[in-house]
Amino acid sequence: MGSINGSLDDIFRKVRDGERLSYEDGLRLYASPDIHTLGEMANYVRERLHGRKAYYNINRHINYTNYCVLRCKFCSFYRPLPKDGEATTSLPVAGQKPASDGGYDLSVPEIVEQARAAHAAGATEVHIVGGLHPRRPFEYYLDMCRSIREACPGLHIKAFTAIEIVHFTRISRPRRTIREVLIALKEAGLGSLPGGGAEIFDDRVHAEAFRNKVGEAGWFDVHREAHSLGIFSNATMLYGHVETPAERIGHLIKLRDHQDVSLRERPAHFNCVIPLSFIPEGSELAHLPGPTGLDDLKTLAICRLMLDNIPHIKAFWIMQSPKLAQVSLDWGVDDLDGTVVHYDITKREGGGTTHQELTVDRIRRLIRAAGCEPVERDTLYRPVRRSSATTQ
Ligand code: V47
Repeated sequence: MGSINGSLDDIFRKVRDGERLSYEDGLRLYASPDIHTLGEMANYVRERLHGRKAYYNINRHINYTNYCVLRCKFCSFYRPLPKDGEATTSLPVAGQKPASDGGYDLSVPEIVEQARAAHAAGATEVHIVGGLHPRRPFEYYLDMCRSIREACPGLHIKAFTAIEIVHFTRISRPRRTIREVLIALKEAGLGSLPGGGAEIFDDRVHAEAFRNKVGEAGWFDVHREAHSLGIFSNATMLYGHVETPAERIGHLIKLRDHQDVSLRERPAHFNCVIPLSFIPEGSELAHLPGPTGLDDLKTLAICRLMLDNIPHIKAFWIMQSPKLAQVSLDWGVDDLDGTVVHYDITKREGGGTTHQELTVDRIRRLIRAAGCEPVERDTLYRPVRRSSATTQ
């Protein structure tokens, strides 16, 4: 136990000795007002793993539809598909007229066009996720992967959260298992799975904020199968809504336990954890204040300290903001995601539009000004070598 005055000395000793932190340690880290020691400990671990390297990638996020059968309270992205079949396909980009209900549903050629533009601009990855569309058949998703692979060989396709994968098992005809869906997608060109849809692994929070969504068991089933098929993946934690610090720590320990088994028994594992700072605007939980900057920093640092078996902690600048993401490079974070370009799930950085982009120059400047060395990586964290620094 720590000393009576709440000192974190005993936890710092464990951190220095490379000893795993317990659930109680995690709770004490959240409760402690000593944010400087917390940051110092997280930075100690970050530097032990990565020195002063800070990773980013040149990527493009593609959100293929916002029509969704779910109504998660924290989500401002989804639109219900009109019953009368009036839904229109439209691109969610400047200059294009959206459907009257704000919904859109991209065709495969439209998606390929975005991937092609990204590839031509130097992207090494497309990150593709969307709502659970009630009518699109599984073949649409296979066609999407195949067509991107054909048009842009070498471009890594990181696509579909665990929730989408479970949806595909339900819509495929004949119905496929999670494993069969993943095998088919991998054959079509899928490279890895993003970490979305995890939210908070806790029954109370699940019932309150995203009741009809696939829960913890389904999310882990997908990542277990992916890892056993050699498909690497990421994991997220959506924090700052209806959950408590104890529920966050519970979530992290479940991820850590899963990773222990994947590292021991499977050919792939989680590469990275992305703590997602809840953005209330436009959601059913808009009355909540959302996390403060210090809550963001504490959570990023605690993720670094609790997740001793997961190599990378990413601050997704779209959610923590570029400035705070930069500061977090001293608080356990070693990755800032990437150039992104368009992002539709939350729109704070785009001033209400989907255009949310950091150029390579800006990312590298943020990293350098934080006293770190910028390293362009690919999806699997291999350094990307270019003849000259790519600018956009
Ligand atoms: O699954 C939804 C979350 C996720 C809100 O794997 C919200 O490298 C905040 O998973 N406020 C999608 N978050 C984003 C995601 C992600 C992002 C960057 C990199 C990676 C990766 C994964 O965003 C959703 C959901 O958990 N989300 N609504 C909101 N209002």
